[in-house]
Amino acid sequence: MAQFEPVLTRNWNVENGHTLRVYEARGGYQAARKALTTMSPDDVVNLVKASELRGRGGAGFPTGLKWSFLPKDRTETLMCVNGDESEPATFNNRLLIERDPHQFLEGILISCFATRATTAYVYLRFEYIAGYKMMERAIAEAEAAGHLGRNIYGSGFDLKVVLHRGAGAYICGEETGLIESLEGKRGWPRIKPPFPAVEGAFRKPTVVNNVETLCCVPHIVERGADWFKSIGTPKSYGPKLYCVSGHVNKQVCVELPLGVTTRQLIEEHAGGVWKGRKAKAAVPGGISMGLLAESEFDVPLDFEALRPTGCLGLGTAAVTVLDETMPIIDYLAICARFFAHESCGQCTPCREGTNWLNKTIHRIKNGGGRLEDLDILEQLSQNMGITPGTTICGLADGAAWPVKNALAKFRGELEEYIRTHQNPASLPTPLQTAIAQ
Ligand code: L3W
Ligand code: SF4
Repeated sequence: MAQFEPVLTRNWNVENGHTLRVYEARGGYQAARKALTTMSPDDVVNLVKASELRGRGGAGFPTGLKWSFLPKDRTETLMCVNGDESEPATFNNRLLIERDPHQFLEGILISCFATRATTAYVYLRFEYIAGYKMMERAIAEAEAAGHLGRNIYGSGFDLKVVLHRGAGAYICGEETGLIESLEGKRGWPRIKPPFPAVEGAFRKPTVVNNVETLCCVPHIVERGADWFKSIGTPKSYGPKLYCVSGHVNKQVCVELPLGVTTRQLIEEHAGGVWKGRKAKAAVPGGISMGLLAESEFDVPLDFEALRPTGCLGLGTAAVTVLDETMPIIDYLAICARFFAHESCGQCTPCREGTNWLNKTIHRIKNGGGRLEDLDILEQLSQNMGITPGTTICGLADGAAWPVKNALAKFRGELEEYIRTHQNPASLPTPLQTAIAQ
């Protein structure tokens, strides 16, 4: 395979690479100029379709296909950029925004031209203060230079980019929760259909894309669909930013072809497992995706290959490594507390299920576990998320998946933990036992 040349991160280590002056000097906004002055919106949609670019935010949905769901007879289109990056251990969007805001803006510009959106709302995670300031500056620079605003490059196309900050809720990263929040309401996900492409923000046809997805678009316009498809694995094309964290020597965010393995990430990019230990497991792409056992570390991290391992998918490609000393119950306790806190509470299986998972897992961790609790966890995770259609959004699935994978891959360890960690003060009361039965 030819030597991989990073494109999404190519300006990260260039002095003042975040400024318009340096971005333009390195070829920036040439793809936008090409798209707006020599291509039609449909040409761009067809090019992105041909590249088979898939969404980088979690679901891996084909981007060009999503754009083509917009009604043909629409009179107005909105773009919402999902920068509410909140999946634990995920920080690729933050770095893309902070280190190369003009690449991001160029991606927004071309994608809005393609979909005929004249307003783009960039919904940024509240905690991304540096990214917010960087974007404010970049938007002002781009407006002053004519990359945003009215009649861009004399093409007749107008675009306004509006920054909107979230308030710290994970669920606002779900596209319809994001839209509700943008409209000034509580960030409660909506029932789909209608999908945002048909009825989204302010009831108008709306394109919702992730930051990294949009950052790929200028490179596809510049280099073509065949170039994009020459990178990666079948059905998972292009470059991808992988975050690696947890029990490794060096926490990194690295751009690689889609399909690198967990073992390659740990050994070639993250300096190996810390303290000279061995790895026990890893999260493949955000905690919602489940858990890989060490024996599965050679499976390609792409949109297709993870399914047979029982994991939900690639997710955000944020890999978290657990070393051999980390009890799986401790990992489950961290996940369960997170999801119980972040459930928006609209759907009973999610609201009650995340809470029940959290209480049961913490009781086991604190020495009050019984072997039959593992069967209860199994049934619970089956009912709350893994059975399709029981909840409005995917959070319940995400909460259930680490539990399902841990039971399938580490049941022996969990049983051993229950047998060897018994603390009478933590055992359930007779009333709790009766309710659970
Ligand atoms: C029109 C149809 N549009 C599907 C669109 C839909 C959405 C996209 C994918 O994400 C993932 C989860 C975790 N007409 C359509 C249609 N669409 N059918 O395609 O839809 P879907 O339902 O497959 O997924 P989703 O609900 O958008 C769920 C991930 O998100 N997640 C974590 C996210 C965290 C981050 C982060 O921190 N960066 O993203 C939590 O659930 O991977 O698989 O646009 O409208 N017939
Ligand atoms: Fe809210 Fe959970 Fe229902 Fe999603 S699944 S809408 S987070 S209660």
